[in-house]
Amino acid sequence: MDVKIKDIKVFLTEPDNIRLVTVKINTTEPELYGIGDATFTQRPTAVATAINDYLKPFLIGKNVSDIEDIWQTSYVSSYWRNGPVLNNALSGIDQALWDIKGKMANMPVYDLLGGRAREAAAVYVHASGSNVVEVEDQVRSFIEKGFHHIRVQMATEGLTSNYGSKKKTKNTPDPKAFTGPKWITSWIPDESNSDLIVAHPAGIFEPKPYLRSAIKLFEHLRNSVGWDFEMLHDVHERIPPILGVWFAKEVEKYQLFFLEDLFSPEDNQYFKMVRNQCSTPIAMGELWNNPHEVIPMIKDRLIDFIRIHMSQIGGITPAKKISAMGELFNVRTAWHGPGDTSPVGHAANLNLDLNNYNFGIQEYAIPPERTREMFPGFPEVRDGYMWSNGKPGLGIDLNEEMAKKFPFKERAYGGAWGPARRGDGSMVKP
Ligand code: GCO
Ligand code: MG
Repeated sequence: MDVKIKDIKVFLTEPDNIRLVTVKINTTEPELYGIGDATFTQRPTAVATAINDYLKPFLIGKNVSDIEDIWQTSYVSSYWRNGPVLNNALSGIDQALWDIKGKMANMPVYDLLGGRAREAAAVYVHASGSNVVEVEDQVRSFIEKGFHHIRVQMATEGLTSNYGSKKKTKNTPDPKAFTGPKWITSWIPDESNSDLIVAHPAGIFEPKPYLRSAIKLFEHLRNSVGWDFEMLHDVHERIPPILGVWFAKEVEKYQLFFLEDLFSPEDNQYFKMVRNQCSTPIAMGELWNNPHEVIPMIKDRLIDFIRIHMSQIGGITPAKKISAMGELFNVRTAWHGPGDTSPVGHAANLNLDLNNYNFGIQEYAIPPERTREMFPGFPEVRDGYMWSNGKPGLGIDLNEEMAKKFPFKERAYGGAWGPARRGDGSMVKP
């Protein structure tokens, strides 16, 4: 059937305080359309411009079936490439075309890729708190709900990706609270003083207190909750690399499922040191956009889990190639799946999770009700697993009318990544 791209629309919407970017491709076949995730929550309108001003005029009239050719020609259509904005724009197109192909074949995308290697995808959820007891309570509550993989974080600064949003949380740094250099050492929350503020209200982050508090958290959880749940932790970069090497060795005894983002992407070469010194499972990848960041990590087996944010790498087409390379080197997938992966992105993650033999785990940021309502078909999660609804394509849709009711809100600082600072005032690099 000769079906062509008739129109491309970008929906910028914020149902629950996180800015999402969704692409919709309408075709020359009435009622046949596809949707894709292009969410880069810190630069969403730049992604929309890349689509509306460049990819849309380039793609209108092309045959929807030729996903590979469309991906390759779009990828080089800017000549300079491999950046987060253009990759996210390309992902929205790519995922929408896979959605269309599945609808035309009357198959879910995982069947187009070769069918299922498993019934459902094990997920991990996020437990956090401002002291060890709060985190323990959340872990216990998730276990009662049937989850068995749980990421544990103490309220550390620098994880605030929603900087400047009106929705202030106790972790949203307030730069006005920064009152000059401070030497922070008393940062080890303990049961006796659970009201201790874990981090300075100005978003002060100091590596050593953070590392000590994380080790105290793991010790507490293994002693209180035990060993029957899989514990994950996200360092989120921010520490001097050699401390990451020390930390990975220090926590080996807690048998983490994985330790994530030990280093900033600029410090990838430090992973060699970790590999030579300990067996703590290593995860990295959400910040990678460029094949040159990914390939050495897989071919030298420097990581155990590839954490790529699928729209950040350009969509399903490149992600399936990366997961295939990972299988050859026994590196498993753990696609990035926080709140700023849209439900369409979660559906795309799931389709590869079901097909990839080397699936590791799927991150699952539990969507608030409004987000779930705006994207009908959000995959069901029960007993710690995410299940496909088996519908053709990605199996998810967008309620356009509802999306229009939740435009982006005003944000201070342009909705930038919130710069946590060291005690001396210097910026902490994620
Ligand atoms: C994760 C990530 C997120 C990022 C956020 C950035 O492991 O889920 O680290 O928490 O900080 O996606 O916008
Ligand atoms: Mg992370």
